[in-house]
Amino acid sequence: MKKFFLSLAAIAFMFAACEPKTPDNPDTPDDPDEPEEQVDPIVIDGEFDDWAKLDQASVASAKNNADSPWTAVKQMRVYATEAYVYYYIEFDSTEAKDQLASWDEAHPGLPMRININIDGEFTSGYAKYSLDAYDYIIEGSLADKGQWVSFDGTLHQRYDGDWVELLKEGSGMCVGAGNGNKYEIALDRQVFDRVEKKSNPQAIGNVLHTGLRFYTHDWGELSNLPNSSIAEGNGDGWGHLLEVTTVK
Ligand SMILES: [Ca+2]
Ligand SMILES: [Ca+2]
Repeated sequence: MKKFFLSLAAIAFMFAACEPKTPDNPDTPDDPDEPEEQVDPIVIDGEFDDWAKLDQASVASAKNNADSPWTAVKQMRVYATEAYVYYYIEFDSTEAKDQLASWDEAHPGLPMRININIDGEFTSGYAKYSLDAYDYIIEGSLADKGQWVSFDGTLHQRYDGDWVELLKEGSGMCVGAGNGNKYEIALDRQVFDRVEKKSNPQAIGNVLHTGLRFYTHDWGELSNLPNSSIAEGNGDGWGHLLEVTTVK
């Protein structure tokens, strides 16, 4: 019986030792040698209240221009930290349902491209589907057989007049989650930056430029953001890429 009581005491001691460090628990002060814990401001979970909590002055956003040829996607927002570039995408509710439902066996996905200009200059790269040139695309799918799935696309660089594949789909550079008519993505900058590029710079800059292109399940043009009103010489309503400054 004595042994039994001793065991209980030992267990009680272990529980006490494992108590979390909280302000209500002053006996376990923070260890000054521990690195400061980084808290990600956006969690990729298909819940979007975290976006409302950001300092909105640091969120770059674009709404669909009503005079553009596009209607399927209502807005995009981008927020960049030193660790991640986050994307928020909001579809028109009816379009989201229709696009998710319209897959077939040959085309079970819902393709999307992230376009990125990493170096702040627009003199090189690819300009066809934006008013600015971009250096990289990440091409992947938001959905599979009618359900939102995690976007983790293929990375291509525009180099010497061609798209060169640098990283295969599913390499862990991006993670995404959708819910209803909304979708969020985190692009891991470390993964992007350490991929060997065809030219310098190798890393995403403090200021980056980005846009999105959307397709139907069988690769029809569905929308793009940012977009603009149709004008002479811009019949497709292409817009300028969003400028995003990294929050430090
Ligand atoms: Ca979230
Ligand atoms: Ca560039």
